[in-house]
Amino acid sequence: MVLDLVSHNEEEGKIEFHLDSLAALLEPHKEKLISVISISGAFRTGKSFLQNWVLKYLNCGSKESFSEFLQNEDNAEESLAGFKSIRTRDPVTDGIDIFDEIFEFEHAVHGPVVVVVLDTQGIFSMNSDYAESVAIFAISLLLSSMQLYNIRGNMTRNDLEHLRLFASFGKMIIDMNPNAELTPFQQLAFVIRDWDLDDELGLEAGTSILMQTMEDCSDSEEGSELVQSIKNSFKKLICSTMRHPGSCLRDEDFEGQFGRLDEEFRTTLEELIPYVCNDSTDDQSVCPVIKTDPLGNNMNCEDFIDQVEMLKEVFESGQIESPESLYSAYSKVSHGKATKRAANYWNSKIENILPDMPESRRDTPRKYDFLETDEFDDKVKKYQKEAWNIYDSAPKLEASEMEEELRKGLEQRMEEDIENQRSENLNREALYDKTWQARCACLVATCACCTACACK
Ligand SMILES: Nc1nc2c(ncn2[C@@H]2O[C@H](COP(=O)(O)OP(=O)(O)O)[C@@H](O)[C@H]2O)c(=O)[nH]1
Ligand SMILES: [Mg+2]
Repeated sequence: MVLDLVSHNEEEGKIEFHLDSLAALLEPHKEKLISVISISGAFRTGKSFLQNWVLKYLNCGSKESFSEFLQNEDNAEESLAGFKSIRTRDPVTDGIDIFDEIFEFEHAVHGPVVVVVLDTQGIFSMNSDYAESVAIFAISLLLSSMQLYNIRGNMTRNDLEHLRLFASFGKMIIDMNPNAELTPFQQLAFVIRDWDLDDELGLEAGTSILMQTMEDCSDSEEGSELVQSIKNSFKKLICSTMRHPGSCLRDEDFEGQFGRLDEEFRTTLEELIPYVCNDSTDDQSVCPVIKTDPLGNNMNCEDFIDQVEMLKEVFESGQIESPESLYSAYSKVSHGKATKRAANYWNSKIENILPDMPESRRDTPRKYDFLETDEFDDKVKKYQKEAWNIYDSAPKLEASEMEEELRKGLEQRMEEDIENQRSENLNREALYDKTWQARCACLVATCACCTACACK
């Protein structure tokens, strides 16, 4: 089954997000790290078909099992399942879909990882809305740790042009954070389908075409800047060439049975899919690449939902095409996380700064139920210092104006908490003094009385 992440609202004539289905899907896995494999590209170019091979691999669980599956002739007539991929001129995928099954992997270093697979509608084609294409591409790319970009026939500089938004956004992240050595985006794999211009197939051939296209594009200052920013912004850029799958696509009963695919297509499929589903940057792992934020921190499912929410807001404000707005939204998230961490520490300390006092002593506190002013002030100072340390050392995207505002907010909250606790402390002390005086008076009176009696 497939769930909507983004779909068209026909009545209002715009696309909209569905966060509930994503949140429900990820709810049992909130704390686990996440990996997201998505695909973009032109209409009717076999995107959903390719994603179904990704699903097949994830079901097999490893490169070896996937290979075994493809080598075993008993499976040759098995239908391929997953996203809808049929032979028709009309678009089939609407917006962005999520496959409703989560795949669980164990990363050798980072532990449990859940893998989510997305599929998107066609973009940047003759009759597609340009702004909508930019939005769908941006959402797909910014949400994925591995992005496939499907092209038919040949790669041109136009395909690189579509990366302009990310090149600008990526450059902005790098330029604004010069001390952080960031590579903001993760893996991008171009897939040139129906390649027929020579007999060089697969990842090596495709990647050299990609390098060549980049070189051709660098012949002007503007093109060269674009290429440089693309190279600097992605951790990994690769490309694969694939043949047309064969005449089987025209069979009435074709449902992806691999035994019917042309040999050359199968060979490249057997190379590409395990590559896409394995983080080859870490040779210990047998797990798809983990999603990180632009600062390079691994993201768990909860962080991912926050990021989708943030993109939804940017999209709804009509600003998704603006690198500045994207930057501001991302830095807000990173500052928000730093503030939350500092606030969590602060709350846990300030709420417990006064000694535990049972309800029964509420009106008659003892000396050990409150702190001397010096002790109170020292503790507050220590906690404040540590909270600011946590805030300052948390990785954040540079944003000085926002930082000033957030700092003020946190400072104000701290002051309010300190005042509340101080007045509770003083209350206890005052009550203690009062009841102490009363007790003394009573004692004196008793003594006086006894003395008087003794005198008699
Ligand atoms: N020409 C071509 N067609 C393909 C390829 N892979 C799948 N198809 C067929 O193209 C049609 C559309 O596939 P689909 O996966 O729905 O494409 P999408 O619209 O890009 O998601 C189906 O009939 C597929 O069988 C390919 O590599 N080349
Ligand atoms: Mg599709």
